[in-house]
Amino acid sequence: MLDGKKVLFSGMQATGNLTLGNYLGALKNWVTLSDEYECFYSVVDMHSITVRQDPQVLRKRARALLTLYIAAGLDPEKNCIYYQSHVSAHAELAWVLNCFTYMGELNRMTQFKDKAAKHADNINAGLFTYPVLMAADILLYQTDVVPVGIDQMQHLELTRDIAERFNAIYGDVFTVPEAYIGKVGAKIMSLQDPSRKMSKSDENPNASIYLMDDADTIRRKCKRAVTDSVGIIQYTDEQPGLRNLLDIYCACTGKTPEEAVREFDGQGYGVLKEAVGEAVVGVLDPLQKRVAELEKDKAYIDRIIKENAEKAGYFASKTLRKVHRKIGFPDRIR
Ligand code: ATP
Ligand code: LTN
Repeated sequence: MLDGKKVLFSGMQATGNLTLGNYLGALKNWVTLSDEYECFYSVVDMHSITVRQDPQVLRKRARALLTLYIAAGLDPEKNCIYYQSHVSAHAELAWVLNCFTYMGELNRMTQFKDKAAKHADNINAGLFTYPVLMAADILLYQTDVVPVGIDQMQHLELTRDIAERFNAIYGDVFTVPEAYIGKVGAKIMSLQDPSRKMSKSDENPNASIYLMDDADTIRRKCKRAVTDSVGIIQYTDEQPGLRNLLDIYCACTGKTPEEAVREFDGQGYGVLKEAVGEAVVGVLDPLQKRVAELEKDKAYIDRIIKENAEKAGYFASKTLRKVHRKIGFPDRIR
C-alpha cells in the first residue's frame, strides 16, 4: 500500500522493436489499470544486457520505450515511469535475493532455456539470474499486482516463492505479489507460425507487427498471415492461425470472439484479414502520432526521467534499508 492505494509494478525490456504482442498483452492493460493503483512502470534496461547490445542502440531504444509508455496513455505525472538503471537499489536487492534463490529453481525457467538455446555463445550468469533481478524489481516497491503476458507467469511464481521464503525467515518484509493477466491479448501468436508467440526477437519480420510499422506494412502482414484450409471462420484451437487473428481483432476493437465470429459468418478469410489489418491500423496510427509529438519535446521527457527516478529511488531505498537491517548488515554511521 502506498498512500492508501495498492501498488502495481511492471516493466519491459528495451531490446528489439516492440510488437503488437507487447502492446496488447501488456502495455494496453497497464493503461487500463493505471487509475486504480499506485504504479511503477520501468524500462528494464539492466535486463537488456543479458544479451549483447550495441550501446548507442540500447540508449536510443530505452528512450523510445519510455516515450512509448507515455504515448500509450500512461500519465507520467501520476505514474512513476523510469529507467531501472537509474535506481541502484534494483541491483542491490537482486544480490541479496540471489542468496535466497536456488540453482534448481532458475534451471527450470523456460525463458532461460529458450534464450540459452538462442544465444549459445553467450550463456552468461546474468541470463541465468535474470528472474532474480525481476523479483527485486517487483519486491522493492511492495508491489501488490504485476500485469504481464502469460509467458512471464513462471517468473512471477518464482518471485512469490522468494518473497515467501524471505518472509518466513525474517518476518513480513515483502508484500507477496499477484500476477494480472488480461482477458484478451494475453498471448498474441506469430503471424507466420501460430504455435509460437509473437516476439520482438523473431528473425522473420513478417511474423510480427511492430508498433512502428506503417499502415501498408501492417495490412500486408495481416494479409500474409498463415491460416488453414478449413475455410470456415470459427474460434477454435484447431485453427490456431485464425484464432490468433480473431484475438487480435477483438483486442483492438473490444469485441468478444463470439461477436467477431458472428460478424464474419460465411465470409472468406480475406475479408477477416482485411478487417484485422484495419483494426490494428486504427490502434497503432494514433499511437505513432503521439510518439512523434512527444519526441519533439525533449525537455519534458528529460524532466520526467529525472523526477521519476528520484521518486522510484525514494520508495526503493525504504525497502532496501529494511532488508539490510533484517539480514544483519551493520547500520551506516551518519
Ligand atoms: P523477446 O521476444 O525478445 O524475449 P518479448 O517480445 O517477449 O521479448 P518482453 O520485453 O520480454 O518482450 O515482454 C514485455 C511484455 O510483453 C511482457 O509482459 C510479456 O508478457 C508481454 N508479451 C510479450 N510477447 C507477448 C505476446 N506475444 N502476447 C502477449 N504478451 C506478450
Ligand atoms: N522479464 C520481463 C520484463 C520484466 C518485468 C519485470 C515484468 C523485468 N522486470 C518486473 C514485470 C515486472 C519480460 O521479459 N517481459
